[in-house]
Amino acid sequence: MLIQERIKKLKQEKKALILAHYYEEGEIQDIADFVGDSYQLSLHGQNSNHPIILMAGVIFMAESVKMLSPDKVVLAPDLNAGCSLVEASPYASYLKWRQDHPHAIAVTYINSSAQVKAISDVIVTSSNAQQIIEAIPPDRQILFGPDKNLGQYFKRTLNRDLLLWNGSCEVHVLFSAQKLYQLIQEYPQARVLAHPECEENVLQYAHTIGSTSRLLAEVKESPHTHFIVATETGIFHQMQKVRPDAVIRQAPTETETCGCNNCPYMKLNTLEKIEQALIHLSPRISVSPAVAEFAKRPLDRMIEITQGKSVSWPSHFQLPPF
Ligand code: CIZ
Repeated sequence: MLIQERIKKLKQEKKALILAHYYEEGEIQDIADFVGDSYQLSLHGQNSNHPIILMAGVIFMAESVKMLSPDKVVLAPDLNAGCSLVEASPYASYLKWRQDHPHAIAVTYINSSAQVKAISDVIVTSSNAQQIIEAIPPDRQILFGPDKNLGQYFKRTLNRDLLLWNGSCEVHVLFSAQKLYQLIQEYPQARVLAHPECEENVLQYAHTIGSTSRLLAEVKESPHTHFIVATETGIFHQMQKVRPDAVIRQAPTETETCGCNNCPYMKLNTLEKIEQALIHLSPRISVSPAVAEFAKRPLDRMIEITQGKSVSWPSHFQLPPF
């Protein structure tokens, strides 16, 4: 039996739901019940009736699913699937930053640890950050972390004075603006699509800047047939599925042979590890209940604002008791 069929059988036996992020390998996306960005994946997990969720993505995504669905067993195929933004925002220094600005609202990218979420006021993804920043009263100071490029992008486009944390995504900073410029000269008919985690010198060439789901929608709906895409390569699988006629090129990185636009953490997941995780119902994601209680509040606030509800904001920072 093929591994794909064995996984399908295990999924049914164990009543498990497989969620996969757009940055996973195509073969993993193809065995998933749902493929999406981290916001869509968290909601899908929360709204499902399955007692077991296998999250093929990185650990902060699996933690978000677990915190929003605490009664479900959440499996991660490889516990080493970290994130450079999580590493760039250690709890102790993020907490100091928060304490240095006690009256600011802390807007934290979902690419962060559960502990950092727990000391934040609202979580954002690249698909809903604009809506969430716009929902914050204009007289409130905003801390935005841990991705400085994403923050810089919203600072410029929303004309809002965000204080930025100094972190970045190790994949998105490797695109080369100079080589992108050269590629555009070669293919002037191509539309350039870029993720806002890229640096500004790359974003300046983009016709469309947006989250994975936004860039995918652009490819699907655009009358153009040529695209140059500056984000992680996993998304190409869905882009090519929705537009088999389109030519989709990777934006170039400084070193051409490095495969630098593949996220090494996302790519730790394999079909074999997924099969093993379903057989043994392990590795499981756990978040300490004290941290989860506080981290769920900014996650809930994100969902409420994204769904068009109005929310209240704390007047100042209070250190959670964990
Ligand atoms: O929010 C996500 O899933 C990430 C990491 C990127 C995006 O733009 O969707």
